[in-house]
Amino acid sequence: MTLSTLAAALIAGLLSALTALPAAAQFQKPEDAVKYRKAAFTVMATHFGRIGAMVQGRVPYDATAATANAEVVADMALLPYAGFVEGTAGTEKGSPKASIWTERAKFDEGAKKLQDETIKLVAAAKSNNLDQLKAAFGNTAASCKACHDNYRNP
Ligand code: ASC
Repeated sequence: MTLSTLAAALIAGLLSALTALPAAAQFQKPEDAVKYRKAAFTVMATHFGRIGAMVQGRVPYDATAATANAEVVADMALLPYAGFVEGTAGTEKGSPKASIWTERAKFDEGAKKLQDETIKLVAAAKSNNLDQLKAAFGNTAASCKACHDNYRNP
């Protein structure tokens, strides 16, 4: 094998490894994945909270504002899960339990449930019907809570 065919073989090997990159390799370091998922949850919670203020009557229901907030929630709900890379479990309050990685399919089902509820939240926000928004808000919050109860250290 010449040097150039060896180099070509090495590059081909690297490329095939790259196309099969696991989620972890979307981030340079595990800490980057942690920072990323926390950022997505922070933005999601901020905009979900603004809908909560309408649902609780602290600010008037405004379908346009509710929809804008719900769309951010729905977009953010797509993002954090790629950041749950192996080796980023913890034991301190708020950190993810290691069981996420031993029951990843169940965890991913919970993520999908949240994503589905947030799509319904957008529709409800647009409806101009506060009762519909309240119901969708409650269902979305329940899907947040389900994962917190199962997978987040208290
Ligand atoms: C929120 C928020 C969450 C969820 C959760 C629902 O407003 O920031 O994490 O709702 O508390 O139980």
